Amino acid sequence: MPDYKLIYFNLQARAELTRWCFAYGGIPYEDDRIEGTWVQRKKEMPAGKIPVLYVDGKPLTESLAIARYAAKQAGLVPRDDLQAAYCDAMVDTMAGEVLHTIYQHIVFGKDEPAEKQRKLKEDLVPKWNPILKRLNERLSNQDWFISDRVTWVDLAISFIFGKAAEHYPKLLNDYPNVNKVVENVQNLKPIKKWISTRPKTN
Ligand SMILES: N[C@@H](CCC(=O)N[C@@H](CS)C(=O)NCC(=O)O)C(=O)O
Repeated sequence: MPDYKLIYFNLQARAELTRWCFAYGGIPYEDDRIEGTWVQRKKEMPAGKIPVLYVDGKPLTESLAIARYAAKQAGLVPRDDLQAAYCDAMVDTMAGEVLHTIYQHIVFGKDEPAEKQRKLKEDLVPKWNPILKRLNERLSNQDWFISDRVTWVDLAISFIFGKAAEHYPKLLNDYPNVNKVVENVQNLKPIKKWISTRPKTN
């Protein structure tokens, strides 16, 4: 097995899906969380950004490419190319239109005036509803996004919409099939263990 070192801040954000994939696959890696020395470390990163996954000392950049690679190593990517592409499409949508906006508006917007923060937060759910509606329909007659087996898209659904629901507790009330996947993934033994033992972050 290659030697893995995942470099990111001491945050979940763009590295957490990779950590879930490694946890699911029981794949050991070094979880290098940068705290306080970013200016120096930035110079060492190929594109000056993180996450970066070092595989046997060679860097791989871009959070979704890294997560997809980790998912493949964990057996979480369908072998069928079209099924794998459906997973990519859903992960891209959720990462770009949900996860990114949570961090952009809720986390990094926390220094904005209270009224602006309230408005930013209020505007997000209507943008997510069409994605949730389609996903809920797709999940109505199957346990997982790709029929009968768990893939990395289910981990992404659980992490991203689970995270969104922390900010909007009623978010999934109208989407029970999505909620079921969020819970089912977080109840998988290795994921449950990771969530209960991972470093506490904001
Ligand atoms: N498209 C890249 C974006 C990476 C990115 O913007 N990373 C941020 C942290 S979430 C970063 O490195 N910020 C520090 C900086 O730009 O100096 C990815 O998804 O990996």
